[in-house]
Amino acid sequence: MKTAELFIRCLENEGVEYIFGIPGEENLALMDALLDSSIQFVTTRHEQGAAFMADVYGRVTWRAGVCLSTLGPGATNLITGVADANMDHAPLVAIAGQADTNRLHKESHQVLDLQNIFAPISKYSSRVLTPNVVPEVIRKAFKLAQTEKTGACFIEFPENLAEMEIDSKPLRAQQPTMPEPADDRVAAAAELISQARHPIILAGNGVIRAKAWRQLADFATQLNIPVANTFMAKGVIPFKHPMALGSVGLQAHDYVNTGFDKADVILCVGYDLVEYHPRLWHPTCDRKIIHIDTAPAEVDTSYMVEVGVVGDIGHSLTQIGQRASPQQGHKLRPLRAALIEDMDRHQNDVDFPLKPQKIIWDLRTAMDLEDIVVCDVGAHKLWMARMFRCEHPNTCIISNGFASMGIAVPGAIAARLAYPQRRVMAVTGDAGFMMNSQEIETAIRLNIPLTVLIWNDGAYGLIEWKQMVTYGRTSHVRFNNPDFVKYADSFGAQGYRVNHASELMPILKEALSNDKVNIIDCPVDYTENIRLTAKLGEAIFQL
Ligand SMILES: Cc1ncc(C[n+]2csc(CCOP(=O)(O)OP(=O)(O)O)c2C)c(N)n1
Repeated sequence: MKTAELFIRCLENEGVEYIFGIPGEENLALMDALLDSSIQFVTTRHEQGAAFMADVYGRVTWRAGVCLSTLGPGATNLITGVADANMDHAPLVAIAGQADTNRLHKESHQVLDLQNIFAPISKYSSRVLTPNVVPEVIRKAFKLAQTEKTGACFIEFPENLAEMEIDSKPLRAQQPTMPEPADDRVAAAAELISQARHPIILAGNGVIRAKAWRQLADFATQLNIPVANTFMAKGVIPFKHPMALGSVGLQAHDYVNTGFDKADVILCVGYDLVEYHPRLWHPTCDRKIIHIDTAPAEVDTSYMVEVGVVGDIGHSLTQIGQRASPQQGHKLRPLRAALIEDMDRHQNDVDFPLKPQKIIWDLRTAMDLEDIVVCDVGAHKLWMARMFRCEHPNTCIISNGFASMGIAVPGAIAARLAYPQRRVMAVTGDAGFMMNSQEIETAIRLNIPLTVLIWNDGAYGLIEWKQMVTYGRTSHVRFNNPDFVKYADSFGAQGYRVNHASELMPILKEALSNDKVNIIDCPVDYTENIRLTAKLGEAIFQL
């Protein structure tokens, strides 16, 4: 068979269902081989959309999402989505065609050294230089992408190799299991917890990646320790759980608002520093940190670990839970009550444009708890992270490591492909929407129902917020938008405009039940941002 066919057999062998991408001249043989494959190719309208689709597909399925481009400009267009997956630890394999190996050593049309370009934004970046290594390269890429800490891998595939004949077969797909935590570390962590007076748990996205949320909830219940979660770990503990404190990461003062200032021992479980910098929740650098994760902790002045428990997160929690003695009382309960009061206060608002809190109230009420929100990046994300209640993990996807705008629309397409029985909503700012709105055509063409909720403020809202807080004036953040209802119509999507606060809820309900691609233009009043800053103190955004 041709090496391109072997390449596709290897992808099938890894269980790949979808490849997101754009055909090009240097991946002709792969595209042709796909015609005889069980893998569905999702033709996108921009390689960045393809990479974000693979990124979110990886987050919600725990299996590497796959994206494909041609060489040069196609491959550079993949970069943002690949970097996003890598920094947020989403399993992803990116593949790019490459020119004939006879012209890689010199200046040549569209040729870039892709292996080197992708090396700093991936766990493994490889160029296929001989046909018989294809099974190894693909197995290695998937193995590394899907092994903690999961992330992105890149394969460059020259066009002349794709056409060569080869007699070979895929390697058996196998994944390593996580090691058990060391007994003495478990004992040391249990002792520290037993002696603690005010312990608190900070749960990160690693708990979701490890599928250890049940062990986390059991651990918190059994030891009576409250749990705050990062943005990327929303739903890791059900919001209704009495130990849940909600999401942290909005700003420095979250550390007071969620009780980190009162804690003497902080248990970080499946937490990565990119999710919420430790200097924001541990400015005093004087608390005892227990690091429970699949890998040793990153070195940081604000994150010096007292006890590190490295291994399978679920097993670590269970074993520590069996040995530690429970805390008495729940001193942070008033904090939780204050947050709930904050969330509930705006449910009957009639103000127009709508307040962020009102939009979130209506959204949470209209959506089922298993439905999926993919959130973009901006002021809307900070509000969603803080106030959108989640009862299940991976029901509100947030990019908060790389924090790239433009993820929501392509991400929603991938989430719906992965879970056709669940309803999917892209929550986005007007700027982020326009970065990848061309993928609406992809959703329409492939008949993938989803709803896009645009928070329309005619500005780069988060940046305007930060400029106002920092300098008291704004610089070059305002723009004009197209008529989003007409824009939706031009794609064949259903467009809605919210003209009154009371209209949002019925529009959301209709959109969520009509099995179409919907775009909702919802004007938002971001003067609430400044009020929030005033209420919570000095703003230190992470974006
Ligand atoms: C690709 C990318 N470019 C720039 C930024 C910096 N940035 C973060 S939020 C933001 C503004 C987002 O505006 P919008 O999408 O309208 O959302 P809003 O803040 O108004 O809710 C910008 C420019 C980024 N995170 N990602």
